Amino acid sequence: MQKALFEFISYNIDKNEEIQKINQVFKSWDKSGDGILSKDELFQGLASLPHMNITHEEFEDLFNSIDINHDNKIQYSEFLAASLKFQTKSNSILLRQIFDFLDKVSIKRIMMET
Ligand SMILES: [Ca+2]
Ligand SMILES: [Ca+2]
Repeated sequence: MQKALFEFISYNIDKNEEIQKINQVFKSWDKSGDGILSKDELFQGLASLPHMNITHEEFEDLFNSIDINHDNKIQYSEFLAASLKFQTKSNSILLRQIFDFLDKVSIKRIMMET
């Protein structure tokens, strides 16, 4: 009982830490500080990642897959949803590459626990 409770708590802390990290990334990429990532801001952010070689075509695909409501901007909720989705259920090497940098260790741990 104690152990289960402890695991439950630590799982939630991990999740919160991850969301904090995503939040930090979002804020650091949002150069204009309007709480929304423009196409340009997302591209600049991705370009700043290590080992990231993204073609214009791949970027368009990625942008469209994140921009759920198709307003040509990435809202925080869209960025968060995309980050969490691609971390746990990645079907694209490119997308995995992008979101891997958040924290490889904690992702592995969450996958083992679930
Ligand atoms: Ca912005
Ligand atoms: Ca959008």
